[in-house]
Amino acid sequence: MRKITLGSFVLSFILVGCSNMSSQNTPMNNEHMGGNTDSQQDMGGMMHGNVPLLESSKGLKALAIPPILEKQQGQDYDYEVIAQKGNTEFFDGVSTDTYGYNGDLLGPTLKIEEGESVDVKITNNLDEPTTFHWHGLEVRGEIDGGPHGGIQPGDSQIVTLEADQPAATLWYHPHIDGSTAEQVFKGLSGMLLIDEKPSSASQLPTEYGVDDIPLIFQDRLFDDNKQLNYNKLMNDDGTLGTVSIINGTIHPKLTVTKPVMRFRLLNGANARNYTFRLSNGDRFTQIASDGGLLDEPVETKSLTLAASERAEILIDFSKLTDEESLSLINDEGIELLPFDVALDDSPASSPEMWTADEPFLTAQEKARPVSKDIELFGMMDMVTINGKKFDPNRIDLRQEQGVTEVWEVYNKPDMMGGMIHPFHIHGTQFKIISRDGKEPEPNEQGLKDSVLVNPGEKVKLLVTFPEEGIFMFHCHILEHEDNGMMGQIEVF
Ligand SMILES: [Cu+2]
Repeated sequence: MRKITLGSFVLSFILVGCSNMSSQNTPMNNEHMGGNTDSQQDMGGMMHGNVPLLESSKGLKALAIPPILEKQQGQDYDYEVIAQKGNTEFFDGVSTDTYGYNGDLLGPTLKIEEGESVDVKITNNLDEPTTFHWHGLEVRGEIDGGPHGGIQPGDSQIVTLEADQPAATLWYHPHIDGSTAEQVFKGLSGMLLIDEKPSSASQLPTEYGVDDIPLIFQDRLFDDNKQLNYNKLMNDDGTLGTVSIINGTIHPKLTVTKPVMRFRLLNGANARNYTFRLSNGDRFTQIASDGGLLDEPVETKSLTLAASERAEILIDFSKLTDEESLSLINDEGIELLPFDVALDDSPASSPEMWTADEPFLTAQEKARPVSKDIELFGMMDMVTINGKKFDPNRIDLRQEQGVTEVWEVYNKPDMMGGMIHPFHIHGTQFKIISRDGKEPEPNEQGLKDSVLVNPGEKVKLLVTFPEEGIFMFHCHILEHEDNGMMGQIEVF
């Protein structure tokens, strides 16, 4: 990679799409993202359902930072992750029943270094089966934690996770057939970070919890007793709530001490799409997508993530005056995360930026014919892929290990217009070749494992599976996944 400094980079900034954001309280499917044409915006008025607004953070509590998972000493495995029941005080004086990994809610951050291989003991202490899916990690199908990887209550298993891929912000969550949405809703999710090798000497902020901050965005609904009563509250088209939680904290605020901060954003919601902005309208810098660093950093004023997508961004706080306040807001102007800026005397030097030596896609890759067609269709519990619902006993597609193919994913609209489906493939980090024939926006020129597909849109993906096994491909609206909007590919 050719390194350049942020200063010179700013001169050639690129504004990413999403300009004409539609009205407040829009149907979620009205948000057209990822470089779409204006004509598609017109479909917005006839989409399904309304998305309830989130409540603004009042900045009442310090943002929780998930602890880093400690390495085990004197065991025959390196790490242990236990799915368990717990209680969380979201609201003062009220105990809410939740699920967590190694704790009451969410999970510790599992860090693996690029190239490292670790043994992880996974234990299910819930009263129901679960699985441990390593979202974005290119592992063998056998240990990917899809619906075939069910762990019964009380059971354990040791899996070897190898980080044979670039540094990236990944995550882990359950993937049990029919109950994924409920288990995630109750709190099962954690960050899985592949760290750059120390020798790579990147100047990006890397001090976890200080200038390198994980942010898990979720929206939740509580019943009258302040419980996460999933069966009562759930929605077949994706459960949406008005309560915004980040890393499990309601009304969070974050004290910022370093001039340049790196944030790892994960849309961990069951269904909600988030568009992030800064409250003062300033630009920030997106440096990574789902699977690692972008081909080059992108200066932008807004960034959209569908459920399960991630991005890493840098925010420069050094230019703020003392009187100025700053928050991370969403597209409706709701404050998600207010910042308390109290900079220490660290030098305000910008990290080195880079630009890739090679084009994102070669001419050959762009010209490659489509060999797999995927059609996403439907809503509520009538969702299908290629006209079918998930059947654990049926293999839908086959692809040879290490052989690159082009998948074309079409989100077929219905009479009501249709809705966004975030499409995720297990066991691979792919590249987006095009959206409706147009090259992807610069902030999608990086490795991806999930892609937002707008109604009526055709997205071409360049897909290679480095490992063998059976892998899922599905909509990451968790209720759609549970309702069968999922297929299986056998990699041989
Ligand atoms: Cu869907």
